Amino acid sequence: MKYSAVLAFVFTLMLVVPVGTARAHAFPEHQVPGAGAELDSPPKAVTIRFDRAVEPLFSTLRVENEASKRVDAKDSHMSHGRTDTLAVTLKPMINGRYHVFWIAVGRDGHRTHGDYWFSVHKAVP
Ligand SMILES: [Cu+2]
Repeated sequence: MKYSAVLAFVFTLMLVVPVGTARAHAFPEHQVPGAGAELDSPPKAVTIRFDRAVEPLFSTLRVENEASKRVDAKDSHMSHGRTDTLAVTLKPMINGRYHVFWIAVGRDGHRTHGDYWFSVHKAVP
């Protein structure tokens, strides 16, 4: 191969390998409640389905109120008998904004994490 062809080959590898690695990591595919959701009644749980299986021992969900106080029941668990879905039960909620934090550890042991908000606007009778 000519030198330029070798260089081009090396550059191709550099481009392809990180993308392949990133694709081994877990990211949310479906979140309930969703990011930015505005709910009329308080949810009883937060459930996130990831795009691949996650390790149950190291993958967790946490939910906080605007004062950074936890409002989940600290029972983050694999849900629906699936290896790709996490859920956590919520305590009774008042109106306000809530912050969901997720940590997912994929089968290769690598960790991804993220967060999003939703809000509750329950009508006051
Ligand atoms: Cu990885």
